[in-house]
Amino acid sequence: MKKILEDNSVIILGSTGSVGTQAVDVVSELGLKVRAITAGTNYRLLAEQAEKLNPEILCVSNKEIAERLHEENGGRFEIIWGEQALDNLLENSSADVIIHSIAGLAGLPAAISAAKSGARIAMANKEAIIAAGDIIFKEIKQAGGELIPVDSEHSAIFQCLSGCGRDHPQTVKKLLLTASGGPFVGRSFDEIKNVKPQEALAHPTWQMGRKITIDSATLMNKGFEVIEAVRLFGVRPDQIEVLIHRQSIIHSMVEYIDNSVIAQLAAPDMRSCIRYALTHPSRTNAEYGELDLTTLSGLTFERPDTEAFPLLGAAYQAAAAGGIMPAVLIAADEAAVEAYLSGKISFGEISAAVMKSLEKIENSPTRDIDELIDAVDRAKRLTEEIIEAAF
Ligand code: MN3
Repeated sequence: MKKILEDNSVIILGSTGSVGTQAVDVVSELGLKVRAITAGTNYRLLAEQAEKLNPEILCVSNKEIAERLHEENGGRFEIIWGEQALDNLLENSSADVIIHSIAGLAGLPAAISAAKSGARIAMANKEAIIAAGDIIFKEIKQAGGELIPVDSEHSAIFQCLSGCGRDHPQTVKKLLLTASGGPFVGRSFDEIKNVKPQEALAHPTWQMGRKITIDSATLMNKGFEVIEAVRLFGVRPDQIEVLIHRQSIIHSMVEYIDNSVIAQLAAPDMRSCIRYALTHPSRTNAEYGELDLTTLSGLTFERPDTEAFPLLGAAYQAAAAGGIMPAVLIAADEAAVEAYLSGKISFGEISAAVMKSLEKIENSPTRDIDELIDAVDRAKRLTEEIIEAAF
């Protein structure tokens, strides 16, 4: 276990995104030294963040953006661009912590490079874990690094496993994964099949990016988190129970074989999860997120409706199938959500398109990252074809 100290250096991947901007806040609150921050194309915000964090290096996706960034901040920082440069930076960097907050499957190559660096990875990218968890953990082990989850549920489980569950995994009976349920919880499939993107984008408790907000509305996100938990904590899919918990105060729980249940509670604020991933096993003073339990009228728990939200069931199937299927599920969902947001298909057709893709693709083991990326590309194309043909 590594101790994170003030003079430790940090790289923030995807610093201009939804989790990334919050990571920037936490890193500056903790006063950590910043080695590099990276973004895709949002060079203006990246330049602003550089003023605040004073990093050694800035990385963007291509040369044109790099030139604009150079103009924006007057050449005061070293600027690099492209996937190759990012991989080099990660693999050879002496950074102590890499906060991985690039969204989606696009973050897969960076996750592999971060794993090879031997740093602590504060992992906010669930797609890489789901698609390539076994490859990533092999690299981490080889390089002597570690991974601390940032996703709120997995951060909660990680904390609930402290003390007993991590050292004695055989004492863990179940992981109870909580879900806010999204904006459509309690409604039937027929009631929600035609909802418009603006309704689906209004999430009751969490402020997140567009893709993950739609995934929360379909419960696909919770399905992904089931697979993420399987990968992170080495449990079987049937040991994970999803509970709808509308208040989003209990972020998840661990049930042990003696039927004792340990829960982690906190105000829903990603900064707390990022902070814990940086300071674990210690804790630090936070100026926000204090929980006043007397203001809560109650904590409720319900079983999810898998008929209204069929993608949750699809995730359990993909988790049980293993191989490339979890990656295929993510790719198919990315294509279907994109089609929904651009008005090509209805809300109800997201799950139909994803499930049709899963049926049509033959499973195979994940041997290396190139095969995996190939499977992802095929699944994306197939889903796009299914959408063009059927909807
Ligand atoms: Mn989550």
